Parts: sequence; C-alpha cells; structure tokens
Amino acid sequence: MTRAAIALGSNLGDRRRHLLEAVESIADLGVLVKVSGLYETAPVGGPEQDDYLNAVAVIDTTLPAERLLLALHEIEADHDRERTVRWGARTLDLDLLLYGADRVDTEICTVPHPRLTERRFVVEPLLEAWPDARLPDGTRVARFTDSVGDQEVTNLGEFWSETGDPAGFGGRGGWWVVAQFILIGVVMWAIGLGGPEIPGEGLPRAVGAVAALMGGVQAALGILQLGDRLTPFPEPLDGGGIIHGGIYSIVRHPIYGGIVMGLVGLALFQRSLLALGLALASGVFFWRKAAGEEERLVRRFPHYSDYQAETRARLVPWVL
Ligand code: A4P
Ligand code: MG
Repeated sequence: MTRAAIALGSNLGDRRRHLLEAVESIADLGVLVKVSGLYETAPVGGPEQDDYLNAVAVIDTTLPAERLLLALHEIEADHDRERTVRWGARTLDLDLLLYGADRVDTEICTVPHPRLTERRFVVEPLLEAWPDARLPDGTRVARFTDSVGDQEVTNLGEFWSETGDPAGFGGRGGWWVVAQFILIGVVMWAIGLGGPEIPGEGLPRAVGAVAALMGGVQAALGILQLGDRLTPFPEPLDGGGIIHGGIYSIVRHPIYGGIVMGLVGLALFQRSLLALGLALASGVFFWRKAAGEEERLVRRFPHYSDYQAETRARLVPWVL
C-alpha cells in the first residue's frame, strides 16, 4: 500500500456536489485515510473565472501512480470535465500531488505535482489532511506555508457533514442493517439445527465456550458504553461524538466483533459445521460493513481517522 494525496478542485456547476461525489469515487481506488475540509479559493492563473472550491483527499492504494492518475482522469470524465483552455474553469480537476516518497516522471504523469508547493489552495488542505506530508527529498510540505501566505484562501471548515450523504433508508446503510439481523438469525437457526458435526469432542466445545463468553462480554461492554447513543446506523446521533475510551480504545467495533466471536463460539460449542461456516461468513460480512461505515465516517468527521490510527484493531483485539 502506498499513501497518495489527491487535490480536488471545481469552479463550474454544483461545486460541492462534484467534490463530494469525487471523494466517493476516490474512496473506491483504495482505503480513504482522510479528507480535508473545504476551501474557497481565488483562481490562480488562466482566464478570468469564478472562485474555486478545493480540498485534498489522502488514500492508501495498491494502484501504481500512473494507473491511479488514469483512474482520476476517468472520474473527471464522469463529471463532464472538458479540457479547452489551460487553467480554465472546470467542473472537476483531480491532481495527483504525492505518491508515497516516490518521484514519477513519465509522459503522462509527474509526481510530486510540479506546482504543489507554489499554491496555498493545495498546501493548506494537504497539511490539514496529512500534516506530516513530505516531498521525496524529505522536505516537509509545511515549510512552504509562509511563501504562499499572500494567496487568497478561505477555510470553510468541515463540509462533508453539512452537505450530508444521500438521505433515505438505503443511503444511510439501512439494508446492511436488515441483512445483519437476517444473517444473525440464520446462524442461530443453523446452530439449533444439528446436522454434520465438527470432529472432536471436548476441544471444540471448550474453545467454543470460551469464545462465546468472550464475544458476549466484548459486545455487551460495547453496547453498555454507547448507552443511549446506540444507533443501528453508521453515524453518531446528533451531538454524539466518537467514543474513545474503555473497550473502544482497544477495538474500534466491539459490538460487531463480539457478535462474530460469539457466533463462532456457539457454533463450535454445538459442533455444527454448517453454523461454523455461516458464522465465519458473518465475520466477512461484518468486516465489510465496518469498512464501508468507516469510509463514510472519515468523510463526514475528519477526526475519525485520528481515532482509527490510535485504535488499530477493528473487530477483535489482538486478532483482527
Ligand atoms: N499530469 C501529469 N502529472 C500529473 C499529476 N501528478 N496530476 C498531466 C494531474 N495531472 C498530471 O492536466 C494536464 C496534464 O497534466 C494531463 O494530461 C495530465 O496527464 P489537466 O488536468 O488536463 O489540465 P490542468 O489541470 O488545467 O493543468 P495543470 O497544469 O494540471 O493545472 P494545475 O496546475 O492543476 O492548475 N486556482 C484555484 N484557486 N484552484 C484550483 O484548483 N487549478 C488550476 C489548475 C489553476 N488555478 C486554480 C486551480
Ligand atoms: Mg489537473
């Protein structure tokens, strides 16, 4: 995985919408690490044109730099980007600023972006999303804040939460919640069903009992700590911040992890092969669900990625 920084800019059409949708597409190219807030900026260079909205997204990706840039061009094309005048107005401009500590110089791709350090509309959001960003020679990008200080830039703050995500049941992840309860029901049903047995007598039952107990305790602690902030949807209730204490300082999704561990434990205890398979499948499901939710939380609450960095285990401490 390589950490890459991508600059986003728009000064035509529904600028916020272009940037918000672009971040969603960028998130599909790797793991979204952090998104800066939104900056309103006076145009630099080119013909007379309207002010820009700019932001920077940071992702971890396995795509090589050139492939990443081509993927960014495709996202621009999806937003009807037209290239007529150099530095002219555009619905969406995506520039690859940094690609790890790599230097790339090919016909289509130059990294670091040659004008990165000359522009406040790039330097400021970049440092917000990646405070320790460095050029390949080790120079900190933060060194350039003073030299671009005279350019006009207004920090509009965190904008993802203002713009909001697609509303409605599906947009808020409702179908994932429904699928989650159906899946838990199916595993429980299989546990009661009997059928082909896991070989061995005492060992699977003993391991299963311990896992079920630990899973139950982990999930219960997670639920207790959320208290009346508990919500089935992947976002805090109004005014509810990120919990970073107790079990949540060791594992980011104690409830999901506890459920999975508990189901696997019960399946082992009952020595049901079918239930064990389904319980493991529920592990994959919850893993994916947590990943999708985190992506959304990173977009809506920039500080979520700090929490992610501090609490690495996602579902089960020391295991996953
Ligand atoms: N290219 C090579 N390397 C890269 C890279 N690392 N990232 C090639 C992006 N593109 C790269 O880009 C021109 C060519 O650069 C492409 O063929 C690409 O393969 P483009 O997006 O077609 O054209 P452009 O964006 O108009 O040109 P350029 O030189 O990238 O412009 P800049 O420097 O990005 O400036 N003012 C404000 N306030 N906010 C802005 O966002 N943006 C620009 C564009 C000017 N003024 C602005 C803003
Ligand atoms: Mg460009």
